[in-house]
Amino acid sequence: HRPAGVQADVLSQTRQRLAHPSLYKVLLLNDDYTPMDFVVHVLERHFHKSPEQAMAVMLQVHHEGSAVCGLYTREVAETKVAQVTGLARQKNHPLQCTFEKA
Ligand code: NFA
Repeated sequence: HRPAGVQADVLSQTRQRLAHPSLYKVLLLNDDYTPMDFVVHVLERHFHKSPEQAMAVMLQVHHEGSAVCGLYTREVAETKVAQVTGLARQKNHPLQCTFEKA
């Protein structure tokens, strides 16, 4: 048998409400050397953008200096930054990818 309050909480589902995890913005920063088609590729493959969305975000970075690529939990954001930075460095591009709390 459960105490009455616990029974009521189970029935109404008022206990055990987990806080939402904090979200982080993953950003790309502009530079003078990374090819535009590489940035579009990164946005399509790593941030699941359509070709049109990827072009728009790439141009926003190019013209405004930075843009948000996506919102993720901390661990996923860290992984995106590591994967994109790794790919850019493999190809000798200086592309900068960072994350910050939303
Ligand atoms: N500014 C780069 C160029 O003219 C393109 C670029 C866009 C780089 C977005 C980094 C991020 N080749």
